[in-house]
Amino acid sequence: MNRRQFLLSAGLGAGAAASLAAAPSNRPNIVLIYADDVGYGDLSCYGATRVKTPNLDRLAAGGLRFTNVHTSSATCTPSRYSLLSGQYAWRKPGTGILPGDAALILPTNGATLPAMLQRAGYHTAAIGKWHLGLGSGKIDWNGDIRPGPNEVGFDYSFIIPATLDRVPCVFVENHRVVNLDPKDPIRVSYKAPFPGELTGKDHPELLTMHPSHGHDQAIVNHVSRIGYMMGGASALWVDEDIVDVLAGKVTRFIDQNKNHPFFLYFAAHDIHVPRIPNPRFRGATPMGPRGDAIAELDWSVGQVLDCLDRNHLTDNTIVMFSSDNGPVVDDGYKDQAVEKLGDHRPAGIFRGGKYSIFDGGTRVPMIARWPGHIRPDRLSNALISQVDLYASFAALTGQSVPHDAAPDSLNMLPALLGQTEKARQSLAEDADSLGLIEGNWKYIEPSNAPRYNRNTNTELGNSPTPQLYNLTEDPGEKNNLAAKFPARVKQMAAKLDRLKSSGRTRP
Ligand code: NG6
Ligand code: CA
Repeated sequence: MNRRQFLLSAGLGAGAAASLAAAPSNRPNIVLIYADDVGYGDLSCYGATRVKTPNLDRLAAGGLRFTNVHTSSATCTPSRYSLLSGQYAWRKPGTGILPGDAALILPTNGATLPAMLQRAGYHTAAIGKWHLGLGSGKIDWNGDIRPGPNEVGFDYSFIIPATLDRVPCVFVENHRVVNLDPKDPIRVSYKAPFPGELTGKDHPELLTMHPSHGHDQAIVNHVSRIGYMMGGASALWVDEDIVDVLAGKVTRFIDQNKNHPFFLYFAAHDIHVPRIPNPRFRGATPMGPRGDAIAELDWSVGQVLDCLDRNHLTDNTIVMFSSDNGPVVDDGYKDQAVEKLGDHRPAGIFRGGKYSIFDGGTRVPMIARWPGHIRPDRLSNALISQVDLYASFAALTGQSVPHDAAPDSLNMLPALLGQTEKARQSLAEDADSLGLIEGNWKYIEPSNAPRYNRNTNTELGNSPTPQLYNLTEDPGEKNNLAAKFPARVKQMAAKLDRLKSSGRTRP
């Protein structure tokens, strides 16, 4: 479907869109803070004791803390794709972890979550990690970079193109690399080093943080990354400063948009590797850079909350916080995360972590605050997938979702506002294998993918035979009941097959 066809099916030709935009702005602002690799057990409001997250705790005290919210996937790109499209990423090939020079994977026809909110009159911004591809094939990093966030519904964008550990290590603001000197053009390759390029592999003496696996290619800011790049010296980011740069953009966007509804997608760079927090957070925890990055993340959340307070926007703003996948301790750099972990349990009581189909990979913290609408200091056990934010925000803004859009997104607004714990009966999630949660039960389909990742020391949850767990009695997924309950296995496998073949969750 092209943009015009999509808008027509949404009942929104140019005229309708304009009249909605002019409607009185009684719609709440929406701030979605989406952290990177933060696990269920990583925040003090979720039980962590070796790191303090006072700002996230303040957010939780003012709202609702969810215990049963799931990312759609155990890694970044597919989770973000699902969140912003309302479609499970496993339905769409090419939505796995993307290299930094991949093409845009989100549709530009108006079908995304931010485009839907634009039609309700919201000003929208994506600030922080992107990792959803840019351009439509070959990217010219020295020219206009499009399509990207601005073509999928964000009025303003200031992004880290892929990940902190992937080139190019530059910010892109509305189609353009920031601070680029045209006399020193950027070159990027994911195939081979450029002539004369010094790599981490050949020059470990140049590094201040060393890889534990992978991450031995281009050197930027004395840290080697994935992929090769040359040039663009004046545009390269300084890892230590990223938090201040992003917080500055976020607070400026809020300040500038205080007079009309806005949607801010703040995709924090913390706590992904390489973890290089600003020096003022060094030693904030006894856990080294991984713990200190959590403290840094918490600070940036505090900047958002303070900015809303300053602008008298707190009462009229829904703030949500969540993460794109579960935690990982060693994700490729020798940063003391393993040695200094102590008794901190990044995934809380759950098994596995990032990359894993066990709940540690997909069950993440989620907090929602909206004073006067969400009662403070509550806990919710509602079963919700992040893919549901699309239909829920549509409901919040009085819009219906066209049949073709967001096929896996269900309206969970009453549960998100804490009015009920009645939410999903089931959801699918994916890593190498697909899993289905239905009520108390979790089924993991058989897969020949590896059971274990030795580099990251992660139990991946894959098994050549079916797995069935009772999440209420056995949240740590230790006791496979598949042999004991073959009928349930059969029923859940059939349900997952129907979900696959029907192409959608919403009727
Ligand atoms: C992996 C990287 C890991 C991280 C991940 C993506 C290696 C050895 N590991 O391939 O460090 O970048 O991709 O993380 O290269 S995510 O949170 O963006 O999904
Ligand atoms: Ca991630």
